Amino acid sequence: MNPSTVDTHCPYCALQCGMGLAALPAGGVEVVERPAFPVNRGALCGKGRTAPEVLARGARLTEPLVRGAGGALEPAGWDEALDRVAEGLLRTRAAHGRDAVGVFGGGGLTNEKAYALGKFARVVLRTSQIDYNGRFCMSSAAAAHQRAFGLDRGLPFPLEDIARTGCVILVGSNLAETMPPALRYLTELRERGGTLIVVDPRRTRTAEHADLHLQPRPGTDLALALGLLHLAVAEGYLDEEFIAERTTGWAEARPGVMAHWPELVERITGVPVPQLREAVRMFCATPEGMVLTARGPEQQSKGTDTVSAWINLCLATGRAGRPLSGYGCLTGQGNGQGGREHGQKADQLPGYRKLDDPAARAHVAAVWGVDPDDLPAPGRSAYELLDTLGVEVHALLLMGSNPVVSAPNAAHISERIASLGFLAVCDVVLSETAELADVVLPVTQWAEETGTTTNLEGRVILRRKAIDPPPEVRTDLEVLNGLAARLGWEKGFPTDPEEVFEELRRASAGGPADYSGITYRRIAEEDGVFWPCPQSSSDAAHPGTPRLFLERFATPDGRARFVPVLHRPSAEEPSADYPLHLTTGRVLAQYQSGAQTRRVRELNAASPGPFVQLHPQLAERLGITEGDRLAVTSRRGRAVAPALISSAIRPDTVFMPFHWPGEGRANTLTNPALDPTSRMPEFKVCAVRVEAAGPATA
Ligand SMILES: Nc1nc2c(c(=O)[nH]1)N[C@H]1C(S)=C(S)[C@@H](COP(=O)(O)OP(=O)(O)OC[C@H]3O[C@@H](n4cnc5c(=O)[nH]c(N)nc54)[C@H](O)[C@@H]3O)O[C@H]1N2
Ligand SMILES: Nc1nc2c(c(=O)[nH]1)N[C@H]1C(S)=C(S)[C@@H](COP(=O)(O)OP(=O)(O)OC[C@H]3O[C@@H](n4cnc5c(=O)[nH]c(N)nc54)[C@H](O)[C@@H]3O)O[C@H]1N2
Ligand code: SF4
Ligand SMILES: [Mo]
Repeated sequence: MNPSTVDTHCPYCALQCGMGLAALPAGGVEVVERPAFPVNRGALCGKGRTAPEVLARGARLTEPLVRGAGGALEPAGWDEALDRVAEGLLRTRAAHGRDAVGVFGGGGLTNEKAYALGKFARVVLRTSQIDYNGRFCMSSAAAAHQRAFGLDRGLPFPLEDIARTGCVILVGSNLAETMPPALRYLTELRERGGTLIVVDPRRTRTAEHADLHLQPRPGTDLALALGLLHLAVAEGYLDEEFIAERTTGWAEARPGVMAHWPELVERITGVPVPQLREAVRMFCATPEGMVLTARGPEQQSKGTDTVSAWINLCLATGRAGRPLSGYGCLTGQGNGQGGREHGQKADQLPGYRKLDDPAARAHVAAVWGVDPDDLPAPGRSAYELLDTLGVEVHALLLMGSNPVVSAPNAAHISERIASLGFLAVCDVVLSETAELADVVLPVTQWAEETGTTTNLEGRVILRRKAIDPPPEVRTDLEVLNGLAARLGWEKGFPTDPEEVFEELRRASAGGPADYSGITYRRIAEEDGVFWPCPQSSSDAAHPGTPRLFLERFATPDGRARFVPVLHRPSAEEPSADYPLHLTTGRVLAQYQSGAQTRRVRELNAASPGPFVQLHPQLAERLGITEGDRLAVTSRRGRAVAPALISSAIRPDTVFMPFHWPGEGRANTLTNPALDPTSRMPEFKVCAVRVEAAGPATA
């Protein structure tokens, strides 16, 4: 191996695949395999392999931009740009108060950045108005985890356990496209004799690997999970001993389960009763089993209850808190797990502490050197924050998200963003949201800086710097340092990631997500360390916790809690004017709002633009042929994209990926109805009408 190869990790999804970066003689880096890293064992998807393309000068921002008198973004020096941001934030605060200044973060930010951003909001700006795009991602699963287990770590076991269980029910995850190297764990499972059930309204590349594919109507997973548990009860699969010893609340949850008899569930979900029975038989045929959910069932206005229903199925059948069994959520963004633990969420302090808990406030305030009473209260959730821009929140600092493309009801949200008195965006590229900013701050990228992320397993890993950034860009930590100084914060804001991590360790110590026993050195030596990992008082270091809940759950009495839930309709059901379901999601070659991957040649060639996937029967009824431009209309707006006709989707549903801005933007259509507990918007189901749009006018 090239001695100058640096072991690091992919910038994109929550798998955080290990990769090597080798310096090229002509400058730049090339991705090489890192077979020793256990999660992906050398395998990478096309996004990871091509990630260095975004490091090139042509693809990225290399100088700060400020909006000039003529209204255009113009190059500026760093001092001028930071002065402008500080002035914009101070002016807003003076005119409208502290809570008129908002902060919006991202689940792709490293732990150090997420921690520093949350601290910056609370101690420098002293605003309550901070939230982040993770709210759009896994917040429903996080809330359901908390309710049932008293702790939220996406997977309570390492991925390798998936290959060794008996049966996996994979609900609304298309991991063959969204986490390709993880597909191996499912194929290994089947090679060992285990079975895979996939629940998805589309026959995806993932569903093609299933022993059984259930294809429900979008938005009906809650009824489906209740129906499966009903059948498990009826067919004698309850684990009475586990329920008695390890859980509470079954008596309260049971009536709701029994009210969802198979024929009713078939009517709601469209899944035939024999398939429901087959699924229960497969799941209960082996003593070990897992349910894994992703965005399909979670991005619903009842996502939290839906995940609770799947957890109840695991608890009632004794498939939780035991080896090779349990419920897990496949978290999405690069630091989707760590990003939700260290304080960029509206209600939260580092270490997964609660902002409204006096003991948590006291602990973190002591680490920060402030009075606990000076810490703000919990603020608005992501959509609610974006919805109040220009109304109550007049200035926004945005770091690591592109809501013009990715927020629900995006035309409305774009208007809200445009109505701000002041917008500053830190990004690596000129995203569609950065285009609206008063000041754009160009920051360094993954390969150019060191930091930790926490992957979907709860494994804290180290992304190492492999290459120097262009001299004109700064790190997000340097940006916060520069702003803190200008805003009168005298205690300093560290810019060295390891120094920030050392502070984060202290802030998280004793909290649910305890990182105090983790150091950069240990991560490097051990292929990552699983939290919780408290600092050991003895000589022997705490080993970290790859597997949670084997002895007890993280609730006060150590028992998992059943949560009683009932099915309810989606916020918007099909009607005469809007007769079809729209659901949205991802394709293999593009990532999220596409801000990064749309700048990579190979990925764009593979997935050049949006489309509307629809069933041949529907296409015929509408008189549509492959490639025709389709207009999709919801109560919020109209989007246009070419037809992709495929029998892999239900005839009553159309699917659009959300990676593009412009007329094909899926989020022009989506419904911002929020889950009452998690405040997750209903990205996965709304009602639409589809018709031929006619040829594009030039
Ligand atoms: N290529 C690629 N990979 C990614 C990303 C990316 O943008 N591109 N993003 C990363 C991030 S942040 C995330 S969150 C993950 C997301 O990973 P996934 O959750 O796998 O991705 P999605 O495509 O959003 O949704 C998964 C599936 O849910 C199905 N679905 C839609 N509606 C419903 C429903 O009502 N019920 C059920 N059961 N299923 C439904 C869709 O048909 C889709 O196949 O991917 C990560 N990896
Ligand atoms: N219709 C529909 N909409 C969805 C979804 C869906 O399934 N359907 N999924 C939702 C989900 S799960 C998610 S996670 C969101 C994601 O949507 P976004 O929040 O828009 O996510 P990204 O496109 O990853 O945006 C990250 C931005 O930060 C920049 N960036 C990357 N790294 C850094 C960094 O280190 N520092 C800084 N300052 N900037 C950086 C990138 O260039 C990019 O512009 O979309 C949500 N929107
Ligand atoms: S699966 Fe995710 S982490 Fe792995 S290479 Fe692809 S985008 Fe990167
Ligand atoms: Mo996500």
